[in-house]
Amino acid sequence: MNQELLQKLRLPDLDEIGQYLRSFSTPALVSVGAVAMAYFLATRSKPLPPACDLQKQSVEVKGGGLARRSVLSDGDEPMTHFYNDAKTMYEFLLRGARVSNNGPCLGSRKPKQPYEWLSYKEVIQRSENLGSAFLHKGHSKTKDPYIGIFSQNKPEWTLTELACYTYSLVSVPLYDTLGTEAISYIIEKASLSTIICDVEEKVNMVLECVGDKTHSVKTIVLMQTPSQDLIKKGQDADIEIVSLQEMEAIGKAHHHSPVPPKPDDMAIICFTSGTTGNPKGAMLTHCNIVSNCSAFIRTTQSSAPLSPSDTHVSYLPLAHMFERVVQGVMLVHGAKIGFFQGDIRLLMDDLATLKPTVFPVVPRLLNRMYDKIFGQANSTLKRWILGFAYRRKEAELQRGVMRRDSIWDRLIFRKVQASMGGCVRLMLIGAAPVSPTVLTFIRAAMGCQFYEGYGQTECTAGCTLTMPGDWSAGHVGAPLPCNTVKLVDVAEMNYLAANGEGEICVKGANVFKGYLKDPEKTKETIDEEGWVHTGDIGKWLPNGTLKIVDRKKHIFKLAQGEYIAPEKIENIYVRSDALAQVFVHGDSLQSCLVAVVVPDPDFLRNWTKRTLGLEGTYLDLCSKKEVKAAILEDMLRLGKEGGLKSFEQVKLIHIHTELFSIENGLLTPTMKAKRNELRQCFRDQIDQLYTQINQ
Ligand SMILES: *[C@@H]1O[C@H](CO)[C@@H](O)[C@H](O)[C@H]1NC(C)=O
Ligand SMILES: *[C@@H]1O[C@H](CO)[C@@H](O)[C@H](O)[C@H]1NC(C)=O
Ligand SMILES: *[C@@H]1O[C@H](CO)[C@@H](O)[C@H](O)[C@H]1NC(C)=O
Ligand SMILES: CC(=O)N[C@H]1CO[C@H](CO)[C@@H](O)[C@@H]1O
Repeated sequence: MNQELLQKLRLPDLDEIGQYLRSFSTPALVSVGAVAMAYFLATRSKPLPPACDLQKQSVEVKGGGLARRSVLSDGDEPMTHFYNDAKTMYEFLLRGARVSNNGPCLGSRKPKQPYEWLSYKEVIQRSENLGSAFLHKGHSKTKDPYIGIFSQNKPEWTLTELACYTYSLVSVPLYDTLGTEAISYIIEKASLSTIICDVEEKVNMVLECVGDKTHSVKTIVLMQTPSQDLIKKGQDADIEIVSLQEMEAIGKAHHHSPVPPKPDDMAIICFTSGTTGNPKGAMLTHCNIVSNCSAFIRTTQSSAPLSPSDTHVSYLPLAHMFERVVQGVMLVHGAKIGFFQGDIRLLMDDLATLKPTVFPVVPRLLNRMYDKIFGQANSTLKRWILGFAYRRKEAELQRGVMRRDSIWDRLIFRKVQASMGGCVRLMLIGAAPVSPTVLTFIRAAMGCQFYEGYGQTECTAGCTLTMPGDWSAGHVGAPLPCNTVKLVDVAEMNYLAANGEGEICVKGANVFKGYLKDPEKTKETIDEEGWVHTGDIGKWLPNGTLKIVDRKKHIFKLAQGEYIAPEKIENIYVRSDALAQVFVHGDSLQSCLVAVVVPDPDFLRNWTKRTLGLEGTYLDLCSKKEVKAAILEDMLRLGKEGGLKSFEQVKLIHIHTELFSIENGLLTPTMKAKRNELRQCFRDQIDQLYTQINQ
């Protein structure tokens, strides 16, 4: 998240409160305390009735081994939909138009202007026009159904998607962090003939991707008016470049009545990049997305029912399923979707103008909010006030009370809430795990319902979710009503299903149909019985919630969501002449990596002499600061040469002087690093490194 954005996060004025309190004498303070207490008692809220018994949030499926399901599902069959008139994403749109009575649907704004809205009817109309143009260009449900979308979040993005849904076509999102190689691969794999782009740079990128090769692309639709230059460049590559406006006009002139999809028809091919190899295109049906949205609706129905008066701020990338699912939930309720201006630095201004009620976030943003609030409390008194206010609200959370009208909100937290527009009543977090401390603090500060989900694209973004009323952190909630979850033995890591631990496997209505034209990778992920193997290790807690405890293949995500394969990185660093062994560590609560390294007992002395002109014994040299700095520098150099991305490079290292061995329990009999043991063994050193980094 961007520096400027952070500066703009307006936070509580602790200075003011501190001065206010200091201006009182002790007896006066006591009476202020008494007033506060009276106020607190007068406004004390009762908890909402929870959606279920919170000590029993999931139950075992009958005859399903040890698989568990939500207590909110009606039986052992996973739920597929919530509203009978909304079983496909197309029906979601129609229902939204009906329940909102043709209310505002998609909104955007120009700099410093108010939001302008397209109504549901206008959205339906324009989707039909654009979709008719796709049919006119030769697309159909059975022939060439794929439409590429390469754009930032914008109303036109959602319009294009809805145009696809209206005629049973399939959208294929592209996003630039994939890189040109991956984009070329996707265009070829899905034989994309039509791609919608928001700006000329993206058109240029597509042209670069297809190059001089024979390619499938015939039409690029630009959301602006293309320049003559660009049109010419397109012609040279045998590609027609037209504006979205022209496309809609073509469709209007050749109007075609809708071809509504069936629940089992394909809706989206969502390409995800792994750490190695080509991206994989997860095939998701209407039923997949509808079931995920519906499970969310079912879970939050009693505590946070949505209505046409709700507003969602769309800024998380639409190319990921998380944002798509949130939009789906908004559409089916006839709510408003307001898009940010496209510049994350202006998000705070967009929030202030839009005043959203629904605000999805990612861990990075929360971490920054947390740091910023605590960074302001830089005196003992301020820290005490903040800590005191937080503990009062935390105690309420534990009783299941979630509110923003307590005295602590008025005194301390109201400015935090105001900086998000002041109307947020529902927050959602997914994508990567968040630290329990941060989550609880932000829950207290925002005083709104804040749900944490866990999942991945292969099960349409989510498979577990916080149960309303359980505002405790440190777990990812119970299985969604649309799927069951089971844990499977990972004997080599000592996780056994019989102990309630193992690899998390998911089966249900939201589970995908496989990867596009990739039966091999599909077989690796989804087994014969239809279980998706997530690669994450989970543990059942006594109250039926799931906790993520580890990762099966040593691959993990950093806090910002980047995948890390530590072995790959270690293999590069260990090429340093100074080093014998390297253990790279990171986890999803941190945004960078650290390493424990063992210098080579045979080569270190020659190396320091050669590079630093330093002599001494092995132990002497290992204890020197300049040696450590030189080793880190050498590692970073090798990393750069080895093509590591900046987030794959370590920030700090710890020097250890005893080789990892089979004897000391840090290597397997086949001389592989025992990562769990290493992590345990160096817990303290690793914590110290992170403390140093995060200071
Ligand atoms: C504490 O923070 C305020 C701004 O919130 C700043 O003006 C002040 O200099 C800081 N004091 C210290 C000791 O860092
Ligand atoms: C569920 O269990 C976890 C772990 O024991 C605990 O942290 C959490 O508070 C529990 N939830 C409720 C509502 O009791
Ligand atoms: C270290 O350097 C000395 C002299 O340059 C050389 O004789 C010796 O073999 C080197 N040691 C190793 C382990 O390479
Ligand atoms: C039904 C549900 O909410 N499940 C997942 C679907 O997607 C949301 C938002 O993307 C996730 O947070 C949920 O866990």
